[in-house]
Amino acid sequence: MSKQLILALSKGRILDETLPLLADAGITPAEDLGSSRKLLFDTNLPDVKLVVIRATDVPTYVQLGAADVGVAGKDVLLEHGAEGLYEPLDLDIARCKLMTAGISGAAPSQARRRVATKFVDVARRYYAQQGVQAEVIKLYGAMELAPLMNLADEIVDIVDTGNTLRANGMEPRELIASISTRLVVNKAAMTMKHDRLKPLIARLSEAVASRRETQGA
Ligand code: PRT
Ligand code: MG
Repeated sequence: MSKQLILALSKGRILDETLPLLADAGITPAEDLGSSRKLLFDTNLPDVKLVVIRATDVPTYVQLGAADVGVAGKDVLLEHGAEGLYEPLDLDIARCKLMTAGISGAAPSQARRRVATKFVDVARRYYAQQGVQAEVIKLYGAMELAPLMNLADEIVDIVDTGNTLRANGMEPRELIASISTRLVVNKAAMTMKHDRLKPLIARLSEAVASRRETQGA
């Protein structure tokens, strides 16, 4: 196994918060990630490369060893299953909640519930645990629209401020999981590249801790 380290980063909102943490840990991209159409980037360190990919693809890259390390939301990891991945560090960024939500004021139906979500596995597990019969409908976006259009009784989605729900006449119901962004590591790499990974995880961990201090959290 080569001693090169490949980091898989989630593009989108997590990326902007990931880069300052990586910089604190001594890793900066060799070029501006935003203004490039490239997907594979060199860094200031000759043996560290970055790939910037769909958040939902990050666990797959790391699980199969195409990347050694990944940065992904806990929501994505829960849905993926993340088997064969270590999760050594909570990066404490992009905090939000995975919740059920429904039309404001409407009582959750006691009969079989139709649930629209992109978190199909998480939703199935959650409703089964609650003993609620659910028909889970896979959507790829705009979950908030589903109850309004009578496609579903309830949704399972990410909630931060709750503004998106409110703007669509909906309200949060139950908390499924508190979410933040996690560092994940391929299990084989953790052993084979331990001397490279250990200091990286330590420096990221320090960066997270010092940020918590300055934010007074
Ligand atoms: O675009 P793509 O389908 O690839 O994925 P995406 O749009 O879900 O990715 P992106 O870039 O939005 O980042 C998603 C990741 O950021 C998630 O996996 C979470 O771990 C994290 N995160 C943190 C959030 C939010 N906060 C968030 N508020 N992801 C999504 N939202 C959305 C939510 O889906 C809803 O539409 O924001 C809306 C709710 O926000 P409030 O403030 O109105 O409640
Ligand atoms: Mg998006």
